Amino acid sequence: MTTALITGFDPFAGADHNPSWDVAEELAARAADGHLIAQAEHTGLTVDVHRLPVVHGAALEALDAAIAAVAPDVVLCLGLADGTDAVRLERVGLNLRDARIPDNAGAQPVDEPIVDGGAPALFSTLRLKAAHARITAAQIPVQLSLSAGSFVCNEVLYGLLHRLHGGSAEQQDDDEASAPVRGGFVHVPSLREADCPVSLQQAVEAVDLLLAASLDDRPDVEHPGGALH
Ligand code: PCA
Repeated sequence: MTTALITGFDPFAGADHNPSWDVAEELAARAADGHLIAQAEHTGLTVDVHRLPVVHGAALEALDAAIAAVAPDVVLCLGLADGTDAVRLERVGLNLRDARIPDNAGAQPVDEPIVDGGAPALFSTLRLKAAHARITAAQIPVQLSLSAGSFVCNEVLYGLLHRLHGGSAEQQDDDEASAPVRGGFVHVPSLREADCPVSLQQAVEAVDLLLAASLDDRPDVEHPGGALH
């Protein structure tokens, strides 16, 4: 048995829904029917979805509880990046909280570490380049992204990698070969708006392809993915 933990977020900033949760729910529905691409490639895969609060600290506590309950083999966290026009495969979590807006509990931390004494940055351990190639081949708008921002999504990405990989950049390297649990983060665009170039179904397929790629034990593929910004 292989288990994937997928998280989405509550609505925030006055919105009435969060498309990251729509994607998580649709993935769970497809998984229940055995219809995921990842299930065709990795037999015995089940998907567990959890919704996280958009609250500093509480989001990571909810993620911890979900990891403890599910004991996943891979963790994929999803969030909304409003105003973007592609599925964004986040490469880096920063040890930084600098909130542009208050979270759903009214807190707005400025220039604080997420983990005192933690490494400044940690890298996603999903097979992002392999996934990027597959998602591009499926003609879904996708980008490798070097910043998940400095709000709750970045906090969940950094906190996840800290928990899975021991918290220092050096340990992360050491763990890479043996760590069975890959983890990372995907930002999706608004999805519902008429002018959004990515549909809900495309975002679901992109995350499905990322899951399929990341359940492969091999190291990520090495093709150029650098960006100017
Ligand atoms: N997006 C926010 C937090 C929750 C979400 O869906 C972010 O990008 O930090």
